[in-house]
Amino acid sequence: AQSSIEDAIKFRQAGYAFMAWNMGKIKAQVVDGAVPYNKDQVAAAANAIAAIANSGMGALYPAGSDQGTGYNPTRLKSEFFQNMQEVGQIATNFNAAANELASVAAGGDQNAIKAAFGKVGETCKACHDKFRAPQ
Ligand code: ASC
Repeated sequence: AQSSIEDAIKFRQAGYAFMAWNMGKIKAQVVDGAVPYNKDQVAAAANAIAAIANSGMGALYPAGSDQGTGYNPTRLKSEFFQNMQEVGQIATNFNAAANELASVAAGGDQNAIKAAFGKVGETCKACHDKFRAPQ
């Protein structure tokens, strides 16, 4: 049986992986133009990201969850737990940006989607730069 810490690491990584897949679809259609823009697909991707962002992932960061097992590694830095106010601000910014992306994706204005997508990415990066260990 897995520990609750291992479960938390597994579920949060699943959430980030699924968001990354959806970010990639928006990037391909709206930023890179590698795939033709499809309003419904982009809106669905943005809604999926917002749903995960709004799902209360903070519960997946129990104390000690910076220490994965070899089977279930994590790149979370221990500094995360010493900077909870900053973590909370980044999470709030991420949620707001994800909700804004979903809102503009529903409207279909590709320039607005591109800008909102960029803001989501900035909030992803803010947490990576501070609290994710390098590969
Ligand atoms: C993505 C993705 C991330 C973020 C980050 C933004 O699409 O998978 O981790 O955006 O690259 O800087």
